[in-house]
Amino acid sequence: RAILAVDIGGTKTLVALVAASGIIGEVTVPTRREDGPDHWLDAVAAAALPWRGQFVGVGLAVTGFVRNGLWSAMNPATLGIPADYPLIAKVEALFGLPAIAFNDAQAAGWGEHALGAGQGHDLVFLTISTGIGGGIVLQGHLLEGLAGHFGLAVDGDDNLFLEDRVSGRWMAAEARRQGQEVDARQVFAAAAASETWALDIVEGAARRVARLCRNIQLMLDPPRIVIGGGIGLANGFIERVRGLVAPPGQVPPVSICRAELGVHAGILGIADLARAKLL
Ligand code: BMX
Repeated sequence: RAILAVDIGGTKTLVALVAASGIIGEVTVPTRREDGPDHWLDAVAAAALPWRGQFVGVGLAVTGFVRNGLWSAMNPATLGIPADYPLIAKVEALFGLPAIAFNDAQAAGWGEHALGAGQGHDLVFLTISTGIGGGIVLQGHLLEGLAGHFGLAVDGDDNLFLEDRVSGRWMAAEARRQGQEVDARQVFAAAAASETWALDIVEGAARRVARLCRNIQLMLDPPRIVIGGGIGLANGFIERVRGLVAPPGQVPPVSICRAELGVHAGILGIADLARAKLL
């Protein structure tokens, strides 16, 4: 009665066999951006070969927009997916089993709600990684479709997507503009060593995330905002955000906490959703 749970992100794909008791096995393969969805799914099927016959359904948590079983990119810079790719039909044909699909951050948000930092309460989940994804659980219900696509929010008059001013991709590009050939991890290391150019980049990203959290509080008033993702969980980032998030007036700032399930949030969330919908 296990589920094959798959998390296709902008840089890597995680394939796991997940039972009600938890993760039985997992393997990570790179998402080769230039290959396209048919190849990404072939790589999933190849990774899942050792578990054939052990799972009764497939759950997919994918970066991008999912609606009525069709998959599209919102920001091709995060991953280029052709419009209305028939994800569910392709996966059900590939495995001969029923499948469900959600946006990756929505699935991860459900995972944190059901098994992680949410402790069964409502929450808004933010993952700051290749892009900025979000999952919203209100009155115990996970919002689907476009809900949570905070990375695509416009962050100023220049109409740039918020995630194109915060994500790991932006940090590396910003560092390059200052003559530093480094990736986001190295920007955080330089910031930890009090290098001004790096502190400015990290502080700028934290300011924009704090502004997003304040807006989320005023729009949805969630009991807590749970932050995950490689950038979100980088050392000192959440602490910086907490210091910048105070809303106007006497309103206490929204509680901001660290995601607990790490890279497993998406597969644990989608497996729980698949069990509820398919079994
Ligand atoms: C983008 C968008 C979201 C996704 C988020 C985080 C695409 C391809 N993706 O905003 O659907 O949830 O990035 O993606 O438009 P991740 O790969 O960083 O988890």
